[in-house]
Order: sequence, then C-alpha cells, then structure tokens
Amino acid sequence: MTASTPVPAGSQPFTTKDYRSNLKPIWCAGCGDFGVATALYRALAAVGRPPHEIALVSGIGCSSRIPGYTNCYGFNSIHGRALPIAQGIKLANPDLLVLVAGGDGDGFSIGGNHVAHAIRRNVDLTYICMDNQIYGLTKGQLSPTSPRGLKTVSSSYGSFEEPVNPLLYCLAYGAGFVAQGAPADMDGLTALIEAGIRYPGFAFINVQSPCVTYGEEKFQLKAQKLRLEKLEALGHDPADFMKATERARAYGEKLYTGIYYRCPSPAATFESMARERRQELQSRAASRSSILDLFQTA
Ligand SMILES: Cc1ncc(C[n+]2csc(CCOP(=O)(O)OP(=O)(O)O)c2C)c(N)n1
Ligand code: SF4
Ligand SMILES: [Mg+2]
Repeated sequence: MTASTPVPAGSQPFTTKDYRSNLKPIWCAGCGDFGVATALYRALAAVGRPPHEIALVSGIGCSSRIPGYTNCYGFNSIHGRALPIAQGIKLANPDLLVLVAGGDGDGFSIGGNHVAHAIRRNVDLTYICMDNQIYGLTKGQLSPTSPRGLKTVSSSYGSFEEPVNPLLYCLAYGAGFVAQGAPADMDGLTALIEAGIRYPGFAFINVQSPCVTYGEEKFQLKAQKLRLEKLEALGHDPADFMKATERARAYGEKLYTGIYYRCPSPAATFESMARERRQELQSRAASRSSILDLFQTA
C-alpha cells in the first residue's frame, strides 16, 4: 500500500486518536500550530495508514515540536535540515509514508537551499511549512517571510527586506503540488494535507499558522477568517500553472487557500527511478560467487 492508495470511503481503519500522542503540547494557548496538528491527525485518519508506517520529520522551532505530538515515528531534528533527513528515510524505506514539518525560518531561511533540491529530486514527501512570519521559538525575531516594515526585537527600525514568497519559490523550482491552508478553515486545511499526502511526488503545503505571542494582529485567526478567500470559489483550476504563479504572487497581500497547482501528469519520483534502475541492473549482475572466483583466480 502506498501513500496515494485510497482507503474506500467509510472503511477508515483508524481515528484521529490513533495519531495523537499522550504528550501535552507546550505551544502557547491559541497558537495556530494546534490547528495544524488537529488537521494532520484528521488527514492521517482519512488516508488510513497505520501510525507505525508513517514518519514525521521536523527541524527546530515551535512548529517543529509537532512530531512529538503524534504517534508516528518522529524526529525533531536539526534547524533547517528536516528535508535531507526525510529524503534519507524515504529512500531507505520507500514504503513508509514520510511527512516533513517545520517553520518558515526552518524552511526558507537556514533550510532554504534544501527545499530547492528536494523539489528537483522529487522524492515522494509531503512538506508542511507552518508559516507564522516570525521566529517563534527564539522569541520573535524577523523570519524570511516577515513583511517589510515589521518591527521586532531584531529590527527596531522595521524590516528593510522583501519577504520570501514560499508559494512562488516552490512553484518556480517545479514542485508538482503547491497549496496553502489556514487553521481558520480546518476542513479545508485537512483536505489539503490529505491531498498532499495522496499526491505521488513532492508536495508543498504552506500553512498560515498564527503566532499569538509575537505575530502581528493581521495574521491572527480572527483576521484570517475575514481575509480568507478559497481558490476553489474563485474558479481556480489547479492544473493551470500560469494562473497558479499569478495567484501565488499575491502572497502577503491576499490570503488565498486551496490547491494552487497540482501537476496533471506527475513526474516519476526519485525512488521509483532508483527502483527501476536497480531492477534493470540486477538482471545483468554477476552472481556473488562468480565475483569471488574472479579474485581467487587472479
Ligand atoms: C543551526 C541553528 N541555528 C539557529 C538556531 C536557533 N533557532 C532555533 S529555532 C529558530 C527559528 C525558529 O523559527 P521558525 O523556523 O520560523 O519556527 P517557529 O518557532 O516560528 O515555529 C532559530 C533561529 C538553532 N537551533 N540551530
Ligand atoms: S511563541 Fe508563537 S509560534 Fe511559538 S508556541 Fe507561542 S504562539 Fe506558537
Ligand atoms: Mg516561524
């Protein structure tokens, strides 16, 4: 069974409780990451893979605590290094469903280079970026997605820098699945995570996950509810790459949620190409004993 194998409706063998650990989250009350965790439990229950067949890898940050709150295999790893670790896990055991999660700083600052290479390598991973436009764990410094002008402990004059646009970034590097969700729409967020898991290749989901302690007012849940516009309601066609890039440009101004782009003909994954190549070479491989004979007769 692969991540994209659908479980027939009504026959889900697991419930959300099966994916939730007994560890009580230490996120601040009201942190958007609670919503991401809940949406993740729901999406995993809908996909129906048992927890022991799932690995969730994160970097370092408030958001990166998420593996500990699930019953799946988890690795709260190194700041900015979740993607290479997750790729290694997936290539070592391609039958595992491998998810990656972390913050905007983790993914698009220190780990930004890994995103580009994970995308072009196209390992079948679902990468959830919990984007709160701030470094939460280290107490509120500028992150790569902080808006220009934001005043923080590290930018008393206000940020002079243009923010990174995670959606455009992933589209530009060729990700086959790019989406954005928000805890203000839990059903939508759950559906996006499920769709990302079922996409056969690298899938990127940016989640606007408010930081209630250091985040700006306009990013909080209440404001999100007012700003949110569903791409589906705009008649957006996820197969239309040009339209996806056009709408992704509005990151920071508009809060579009839904699937920006889903490649209609997904490319072969790295692991499927590796498997094929191995099989091809295996049929031509000399037997172990004949190799030993070569050395013994030399
Ligand atoms: C190599 C390294 N550099 C810096 C840090 C300090 N550090 C820990 S988390 C973090 C940023 C967290 O921001 P983000 O990834 O956006 O996650 P959030 O806490 O906002 O969820 C930084 C700079 C670290 N742990 N390791
Ligand atoms: S500091 Fe911000 S991101 Fe971190 S747990 Fe608190 S609300 Fe969430
Ligand atoms: Mg952050």
